[in-house]
Amino acid sequence: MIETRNATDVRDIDWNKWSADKFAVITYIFSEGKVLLINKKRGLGAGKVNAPGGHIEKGETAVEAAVRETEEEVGLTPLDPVECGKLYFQFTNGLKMEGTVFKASEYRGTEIETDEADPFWICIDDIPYSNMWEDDLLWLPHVIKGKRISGRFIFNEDHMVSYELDII
Ligand code: 8DG
Repeated sequence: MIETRNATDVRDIDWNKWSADKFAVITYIFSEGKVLLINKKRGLGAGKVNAPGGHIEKGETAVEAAVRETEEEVGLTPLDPVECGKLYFQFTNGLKMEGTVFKASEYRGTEIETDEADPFWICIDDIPYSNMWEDDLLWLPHVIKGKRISGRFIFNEDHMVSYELDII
């Protein structure tokens, strides 16, 4: 077994012993064949297209964070968020992040641009994967089809070095 920080292949990591030091959520709202995405304006992944999300705060559950971050970033309240997967990211700079993916089909409010995000609705067939985190193309289509996913990734900055994905 080689040290996690130096791993270049997900199979080099003992994921049973791995634990994240940062916990984040990502929330996809689907409505009438479209999904709400954002142009992320700041933070990790700035300049990319993503879904609303951010870090889970102390004392908060993942689903509470999913609702709060969506409200803060785009002004919409997801009403029926359902967890549909986990993403485990080992970055080569040492960061270990766990992302919980949520989807919702009911929401309240009208989307607004904020300091963090510029939201837009797009048909699920036109999702701009080439402007998104590299791994999204691997698992988001399965989430859209109603599957659960569990993915393990090594990233060097925003370049995906290695991955394993379970589709459940
Ligand atoms: P916060 O600090 O205000 O809590 O939130 P933030 O400023 O939005 O935090 P952030 O560190 O900028 O959040 C990173 C967001 O990006 C978080 O929602 C998780 C998400 N994210 C990654 N990697 C990937 C990825 O590979 N795919 C997708 N779809 N999202 C990702 O960090």
